[in-house]
Amino acid sequence: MATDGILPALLALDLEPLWERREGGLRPAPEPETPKLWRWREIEALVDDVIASVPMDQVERRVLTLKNPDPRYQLTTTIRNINCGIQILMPGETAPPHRHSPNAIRVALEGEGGETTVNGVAYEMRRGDVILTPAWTSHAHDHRGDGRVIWIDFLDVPMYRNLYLIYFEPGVEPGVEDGAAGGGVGAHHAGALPVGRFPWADISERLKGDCASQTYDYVDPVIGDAALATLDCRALRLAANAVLPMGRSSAGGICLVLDGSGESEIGATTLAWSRNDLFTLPHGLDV
Ligand code: GTQ
Repeated sequence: MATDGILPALLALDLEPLWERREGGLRPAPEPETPKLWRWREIEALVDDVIASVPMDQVERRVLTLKNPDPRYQLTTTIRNINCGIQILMPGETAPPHRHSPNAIRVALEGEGGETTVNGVAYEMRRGDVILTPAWTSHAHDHRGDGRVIWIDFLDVPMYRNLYLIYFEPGVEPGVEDGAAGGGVGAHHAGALPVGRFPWADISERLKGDCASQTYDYVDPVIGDAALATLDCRALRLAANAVLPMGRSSAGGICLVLDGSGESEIGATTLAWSRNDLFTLPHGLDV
């Protein structure tokens, strides 16, 4: 091109001609990603070995992160803007208090006696319960019961990473006061949350009713909108033999199967799932 001659002078001034850009540019549509399934049956076979080999006095959180093998993810990512992890505690163990700018949702999976304390308020974790840890709230986990306790963490870590807004502070409970460093997206809670726990006993009751499939959107009753602005959460009960078109979304999603078994058609892929399995819903695909 005629501008080749001036290129070195432009680059020397840290200017890049847009017409020379080599790194992809604009595309007409999302580049499809392959949906990915993590089978609980395969994971569970390793859980006791993980417990035995990872003492809680050596790690802050005993978490297995679901790492999407798509080579386009250079840092550990489950799907686009969300990371998902399997967290495990044994009786008497504690995951110490800390806070970070990303938001988290926990869904309890196994065991009784697990507890998440958010800004000084303890929430019990029974199977299916959803516990919120909004941005920059101090949180710790402990286990006062018997046997292992397992829950699933969902965090908007990749989104905050992409916004260059990841902050972290260890050891801030009790008596938490707000801090400017957490500056991120959405509301900040210095004290008790309006709602920190959605008991599955209540939500599953709402999903019952007639024989049609039902959904429940986790909503903050104070603001009347998504409980976490950047991390939407929805429960879906599929009626027996139902086929439910979900459409296509510009947001990536992760599904946790609490009960039953079935199949999902996601773009050109069909995934067969059952209890406790986790799978991704890549953005831009028909589901
Ligand atoms: O429980 O605080 O899966 O800070 C990843 C980062 C869980 C937590 C994760 C975390 C936590």
